[in-house]
Amino acid sequence: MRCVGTRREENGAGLITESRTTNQVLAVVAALQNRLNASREIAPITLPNCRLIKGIECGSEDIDILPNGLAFISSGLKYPGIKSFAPDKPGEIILMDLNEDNPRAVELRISRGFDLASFNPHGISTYVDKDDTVYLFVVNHPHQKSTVELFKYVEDDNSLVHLKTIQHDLLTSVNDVVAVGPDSFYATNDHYFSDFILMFLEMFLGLTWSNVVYYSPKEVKEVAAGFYSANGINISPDRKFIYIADVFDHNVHVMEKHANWNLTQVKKLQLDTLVDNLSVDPSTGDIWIGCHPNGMKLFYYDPENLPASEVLRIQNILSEEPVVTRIYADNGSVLQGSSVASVYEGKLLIGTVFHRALYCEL
Ligand SMILES: *[C@@H]1O[C@H](CO)[C@@H](O)[C@H](O)[C@H]1NC(C)=O
Ligand SMILES: CC(=O)N[C@H]1CO[C@H](CO)[C@@H](O)[C@@H]1O
Repeated sequence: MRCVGTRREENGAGLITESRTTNQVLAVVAALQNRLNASREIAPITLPNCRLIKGIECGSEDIDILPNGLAFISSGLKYPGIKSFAPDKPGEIILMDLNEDNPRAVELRISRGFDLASFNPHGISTYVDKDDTVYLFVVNHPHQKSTVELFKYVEDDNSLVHLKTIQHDLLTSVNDVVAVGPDSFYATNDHYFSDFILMFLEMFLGLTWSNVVYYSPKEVKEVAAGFYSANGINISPDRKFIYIADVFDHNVHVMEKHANWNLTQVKKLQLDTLVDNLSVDPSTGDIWIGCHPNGMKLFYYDPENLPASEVLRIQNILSEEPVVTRIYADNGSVLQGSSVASVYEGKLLIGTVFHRALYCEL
């Protein structure tokens, strides 16, 4: 792309063009600042019984809790343009048993034959099969690529057995997955481009080229498109609806799932924050979201001006008047850059992109 706005032509017409392109650039920048919610500051909301989780220092991008209270946490994501406190350490999957009085974070062992050195986990999703086998789907970015890794969780020795690596031309820049079978899932591509410079341009220009893809061994297809940046994805307890968070459009899309796995939009709920990962309370159907109140602070990390955290709960999203409640908010002094919030029987886990994780009793 030509460097607009700095090119000086010798004639008068050129100067007019220049000021017009300058205005266009300013308009693009203003739109970008809106998408990043760059001016938003937040008032804190504290919860009485919270503590930081020991052993999670470098992010907990995604959390998925099984119906029996075992929480899987992906940690250690390294992503172009996003801060990391542990640039040289491979990522890991952490397990917490929320039934314990004082749940501890334990790193899961991963079976041999899987390249641990380049493990860079992002979104995760679990699937419990009819025979009670627990499958864990993990979005991975080894060497800046996108793959989905399928593991089997073996409870007896707290380990993950790697079953296969899924790669596909339609899975270009995967952020999150939601499993819908033992080897099928929906995935969000947060960008169209996977090259960092083009990805940045895509965000800068506000292109809506991000999409959602359905994957099964037999069929792979795009099922929704037109997002600024589709991030978190999850499914309603009755498995009829798929929820998709568009982080730069500040909204949650409710999509109906059809027998052929296609999705059609039912509604869109607008919020004033950058919505990252969505989790669904299996008992109530409430949606819990880890949000970035101000994306500018997240993308341009400044220790003097920390990225904040915010957790929202949405009740009755299908009704005429869904209820949105701010459950937790912090200016970054405790928790920076919350990306996910997940509940299990009165316990709340809040994860972050590159910082720590918080455990609260509600
Ligand atoms: C952040 O919030 C804490 C308490 O909630 C407060 O003590 C601190 O001054 C705030 N920091 C900034 C930079 O506003
Ligand atoms: C906490 C939580 O549930 N996070 C969700 C993030 O996205 C993945 C994939 O959709 C879900 O499985 C997780 O549940």
